[in-house]
Amino acid sequence: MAEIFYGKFIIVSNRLPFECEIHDEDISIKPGSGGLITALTPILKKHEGVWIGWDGDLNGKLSADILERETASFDYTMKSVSLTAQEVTNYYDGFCNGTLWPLFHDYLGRAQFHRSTWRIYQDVNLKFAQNIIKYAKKEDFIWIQDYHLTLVGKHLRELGAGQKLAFFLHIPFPPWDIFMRLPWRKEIIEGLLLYDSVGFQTAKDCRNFVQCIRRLLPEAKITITKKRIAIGYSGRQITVGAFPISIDFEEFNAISQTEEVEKEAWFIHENLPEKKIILGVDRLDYTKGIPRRLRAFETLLEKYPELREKAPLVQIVVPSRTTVPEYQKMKQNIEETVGRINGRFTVKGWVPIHYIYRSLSRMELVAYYRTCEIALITPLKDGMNLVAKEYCASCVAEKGVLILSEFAGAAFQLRKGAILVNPYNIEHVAEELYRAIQMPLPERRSRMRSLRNAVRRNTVFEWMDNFLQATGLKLG
Ligand code: ADQ
Repeated sequence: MAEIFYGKFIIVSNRLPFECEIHDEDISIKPGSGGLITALTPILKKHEGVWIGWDGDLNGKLSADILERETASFDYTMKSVSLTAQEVTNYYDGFCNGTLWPLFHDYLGRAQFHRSTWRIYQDVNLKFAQNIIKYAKKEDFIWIQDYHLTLVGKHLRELGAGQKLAFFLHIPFPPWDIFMRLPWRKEIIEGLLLYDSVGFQTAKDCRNFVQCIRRLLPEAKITITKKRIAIGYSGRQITVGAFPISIDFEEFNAISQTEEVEKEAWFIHENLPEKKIILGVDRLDYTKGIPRRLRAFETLLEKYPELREKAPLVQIVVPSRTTVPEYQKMKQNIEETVGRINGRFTVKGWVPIHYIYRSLSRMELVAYYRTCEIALITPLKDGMNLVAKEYCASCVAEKGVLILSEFAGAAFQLRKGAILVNPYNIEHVAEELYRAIQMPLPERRSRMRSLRNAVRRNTVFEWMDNFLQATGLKLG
């Protein structure tokens, strides 16, 4: 039986949901972007909540008072965890993004294993737990987000937290033969088993997690039912399940129908008057498959010269991890490829790739979603991919075609309406692009209707309710 829950939501993630720029005495704060922020913001807006995370300030200028003043318009409370530059280097750049991120996305060759970064990862997880304890009351629900904070639950238990503790992993959980390479594999698995519930994006991630438990902790008692997995370990019961994250469908659907978006969408198409615009939208990351996507577009223009001057690609990239040299190189590589393809196919009055490297407002982004005939979303591996769902929710005219990678978590839910592709097969992606461009309107309509229904039925609010229920809680 689910217990009725009257407390506050306490959401904890590595970063607070804003970007902060500090120049001398000037502090400016603007909303951040990224999948975790898109998904969790509507939940905290709807329910009284507190968001705890690192504020991104390395100079100690963002005091609690300034944070409160600057985020007064955010509709929920924020509490910051301060990190030192050394912690950021070792915990965030080092263990989170140098070890766990590549390993969990199957990039074994990129994963680094350093004892020093692991040690600081544990220290920072303890620091988060100490901060949470300061703000959490016993009736609150503490929900830890993502791979940066796997051990926070363990530290909270050690500090005596009696609340329900839950954990959700936004990225994939890797197959056991990849995960087992991690020198601290047992510590991470045992840490996760100290939560009351652990959620993954897909059933495959759950299966991978269970296989790791079987190999590392043979004494764990695993009971698998159709909907959930119960794990008995060390005298505790843990619920594990697949909870595909989503978006606030109605918000995107409504914004897309505003006059402001309609005008902006018209303006975009007017400036690109060709018949079919292909759209790519990603956070800058090697997992998103941007260089291969550009090559698929190049192959399309090579094979089908009649599409030149008719089907441009708009590639929007939101900056990410900008201080990491590898990400700077990746940006350079993308920009060189864009330059090379544009150099090859540009003719008077027509540029094949329109490249935008900056964060856009929600309104601007939705205008692109609304007006572009094809979304080309081809990550090499992705926990879910919310851009795919946002595109469908914003496609109010039901004319758009979604081309989606088989390796995005969203592929399972969206498989009926989307064209699924293997992003490693560049020729095949080019062929499917051609098919999408030629697709007759009735087929586009029926596919997009099915996609929109799939997203409308499973919004981020259903995601939250299902997760709470699995944790044994119900909203009061
Ligand atoms: P991300 O890797 O950030 O998320 P994704 O789910 O696609 O990936 O979300 C990206 C978000 O950034 C979207 O909400 C999109 O609107 C926004 N965005 C992209 N480009 C933008 C731009 N130029 N300006 C403004 N906003 C932009 C991680 C995992 C995913 C998982 C999510 C949620 O890697 O697999 O789906 O968390 O769990």
